[in-house]
Amino acid sequence: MVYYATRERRKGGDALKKKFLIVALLTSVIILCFIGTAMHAQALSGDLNGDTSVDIYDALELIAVFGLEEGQTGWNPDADLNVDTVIDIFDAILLASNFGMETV
Ligand SMILES: [Ca+2]
Ligand SMILES: [Ca+2]
Repeated sequence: MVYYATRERRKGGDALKKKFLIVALLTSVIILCFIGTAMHAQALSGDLNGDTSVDIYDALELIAVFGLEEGQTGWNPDADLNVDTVIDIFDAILLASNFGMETV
């Protein structure tokens, strides 16, 4: 009888562990969804004018400051997409890689 009661208690404990694991898993999924949404809501790299899309107007802004280095007149830190203190072809490539994309 004692053995049976212990076994039943263990079964209950196992069921509780399973429920705990399921709740922990679901909580993790929900947290990851929130993190993913937050990351997606971040500014889109290449959206220099902040209108939530990367398009020709952003490319024109980058062209306007192309070749400038940090500290020079006209420097636009937003156009330095790879943050290497110069606005060059690598920033243009980053903008081009997101060209046509929009944030939701
Ligand atoms: Ca834009
Ligand atoms: Ca750069």
